[in-house]
Amino acid sequence: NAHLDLPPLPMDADGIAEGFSRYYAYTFGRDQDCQSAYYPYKALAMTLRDRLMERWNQTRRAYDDSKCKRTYYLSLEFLMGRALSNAMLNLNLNQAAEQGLYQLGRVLEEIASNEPDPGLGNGGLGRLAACFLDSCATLQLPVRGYGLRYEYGMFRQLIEKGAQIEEPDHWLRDGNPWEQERPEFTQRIQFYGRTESYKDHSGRLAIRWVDTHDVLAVPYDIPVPGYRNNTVNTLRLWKAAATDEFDLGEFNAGSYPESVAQKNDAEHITMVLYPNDASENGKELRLRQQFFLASASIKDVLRDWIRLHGRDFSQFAELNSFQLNDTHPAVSVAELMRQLIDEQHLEWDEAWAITSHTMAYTNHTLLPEALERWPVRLFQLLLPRILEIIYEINARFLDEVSQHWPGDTDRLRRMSLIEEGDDPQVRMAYLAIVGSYSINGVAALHSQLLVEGLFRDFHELWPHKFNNKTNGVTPRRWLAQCNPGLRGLLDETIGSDWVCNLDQLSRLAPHADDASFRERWHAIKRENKQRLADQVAEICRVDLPVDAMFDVQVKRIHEYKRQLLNILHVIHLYSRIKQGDTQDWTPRCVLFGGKAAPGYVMAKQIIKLINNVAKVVNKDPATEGLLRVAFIPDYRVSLMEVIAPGTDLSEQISTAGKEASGTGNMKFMMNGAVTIGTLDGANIEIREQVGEENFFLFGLTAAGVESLRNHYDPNGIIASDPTLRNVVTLLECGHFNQFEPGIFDAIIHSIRNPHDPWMTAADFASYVEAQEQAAATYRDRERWLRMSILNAASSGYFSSDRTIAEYNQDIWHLPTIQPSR
Ligand code: DL6
Repeated sequence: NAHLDLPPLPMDADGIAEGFSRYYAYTFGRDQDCQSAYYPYKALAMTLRDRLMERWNQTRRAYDDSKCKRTYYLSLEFLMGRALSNAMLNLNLNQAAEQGLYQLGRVLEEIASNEPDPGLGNGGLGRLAACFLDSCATLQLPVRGYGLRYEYGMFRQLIEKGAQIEEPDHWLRDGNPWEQERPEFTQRIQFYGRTESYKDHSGRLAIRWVDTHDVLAVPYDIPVPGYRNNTVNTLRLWKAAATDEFDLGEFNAGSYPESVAQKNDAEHITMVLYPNDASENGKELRLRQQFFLASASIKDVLRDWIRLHGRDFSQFAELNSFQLNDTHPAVSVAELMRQLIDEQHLEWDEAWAITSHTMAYTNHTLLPEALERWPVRLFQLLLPRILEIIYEINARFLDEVSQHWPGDTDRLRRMSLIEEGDDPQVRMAYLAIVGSYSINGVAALHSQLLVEGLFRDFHELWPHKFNNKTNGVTPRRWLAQCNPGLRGLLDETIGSDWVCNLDQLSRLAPHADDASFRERWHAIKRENKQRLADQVAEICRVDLPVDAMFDVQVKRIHEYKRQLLNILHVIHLYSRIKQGDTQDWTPRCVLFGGKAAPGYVMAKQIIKLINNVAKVVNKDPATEGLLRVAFIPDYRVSLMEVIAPGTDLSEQISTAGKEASGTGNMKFMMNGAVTIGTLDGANIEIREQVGEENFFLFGLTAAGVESLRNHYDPNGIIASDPTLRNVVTLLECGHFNQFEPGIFDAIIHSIRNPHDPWMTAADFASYVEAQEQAAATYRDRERWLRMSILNAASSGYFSSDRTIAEYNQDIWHLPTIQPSR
């Protein structure tokens, strides 16, 4: 292999400058007259990618040579965020790049800001997948991500007249310098058709799936660098492409254009990401995406297996595992069975032993409306062979259930993979559970509620399969990269080991008592708040006084996350200002951000309400210096990188028992924000880590919410609480929609509705009280700074390195592999 003898690429400023100049001039043919800001970005990206490429190949070889166990993280979403600064940080090239570009008269930060933000995910679930890949590479674990290369990612959100407008995000328009197409690993994926039995070469009766409409899956690899360790793992994204075979019937009938047009249909599979994060999509195209990912990825893994180990599958389960990121890739259970039986000619029992010891499933939601079910008739049409396999899995599974609980027909009905009814449905979560050896929730409370509620029957049958893995976030992106000021102070105070061993942050705690340290902490926070205020001024045209408390809620807009509760509190503050009740006032800037699913009417109305309230508050001279409200449009990863370091108060206010974990809560904590929150998801563990005195707690517990459910009386609560009554009255009299009568009626109705699942009125008084405590504490600057420092100091547990180490210890059992140089 001649290329092995190439000398390593230079990692100094001159080397970067030279690489940049070559790409800029020779590959892209640009010179100093070029006006486009894109080419400097692309030239720098390619220069860095070359340096990743060396390490990428070495990592691949090291994995192959070791023939070790591997894990595949299957996810319909990977919300990676920008790659350039991450690559620089992980390769330790920040300084060299800055200097090299400076020599060329260019500014690194400006160049980096031209990178589009790849939005291949909706929110928490997709971003978690990205943090996990970062940790796997940093821990040198042989883990590969598999996902889809959507042509259009998450929509761009514009705000017009206070309302959300969606615009398509064609992020690939100018190409993606980080990806590497690998056409040699293209796979062929089957859809539609029918099944037939036949005798195979040994005379055994077998089944094949025929007359299918096939689609090609072409892989594009994205490098995932570990932190300064020479490991570069892979995220493989599949793009759908048409085969070159046309429908001969139509072709011969003279319908050439029609038969060529069918190509489009195939290529639509990876055209767009579905923008719903908490409700099922129910569309045929979505099921096609799911099967496309499952089938292509499993074929790819089996091809690799055969290349390294031949056609003996006896050790396959020992050396491979698939982690299913929610139920979206759950059809993989049946597809692995199909490939093992129909294509590799294994017997059912052997194939099932492999599958059920290879698949592991992570659940990310307790909302019943997010639990995926697919109509049997759709499976029958689109994936007839897969449906047969699901039926067979179900028959054998129900046998096991009836042996365990003889005569319990109700339980059989409840646990069946098929929900009976006029339009029978396949329950994807149950398929995932039956086919997996491990099932986990994403925070302690969530995992507990899963086994007590949604998955209770299954837990009774197989308690050993269930476990918890509390989420985490990568400290590389969410501290080292996004908060350079704080990184400097941390390095100076406790050394730099914290980047890969976040528990080290606990060594900060004693410094909370040191006044000069607190002063430096404050100066860094203030600088970060200024950076955030500059962005808000530019985007929203709202000026924020930086010494005010920055009170932030950014996340998907959903009723259960209760942005409504937050804006009701803002209305209360506004009303106090108008009544002259401003003694001992803590100035506040309340910032919101987040996207609503395009079809989620209520969420869109909440965005409109926030914007209308912001408009009234901000233009009222009485609020000057006391209160500002802004909705930051198009919330995304790169914005969070500015928002988290500049936040004082982190709003984590979901109805208890509804937020599986949350991960934004962890990013804020790491950057020294104090949380105001309910006992929900990972908030509980955040409070345990930091101590109750450093957390503003309010609201019902999950058990409290459930026990109130049947006698909840919001109208009684409103009538007896003058503060809430006043806020609701302001809403009802149209104070925030003077020229848009009736637009908030549905919101008002939801607050007053005794069946309001989110119980906004129930938690209002306790929320206001916690907010008053937060405000009073903020006025005591030294006390607040102490809390801020202690929050960051206690955030070590929420590193995704800890989470991934637990996945590895309990579920994957992978060795660490060092690529040799
Ligand atoms: O586990 C990652 C993330 C959690 O932190 C959030 O609490 C949860 O809402 C989110 N779930 C989703 C939607 N999932 N489904 N299906 O994004 O997962």
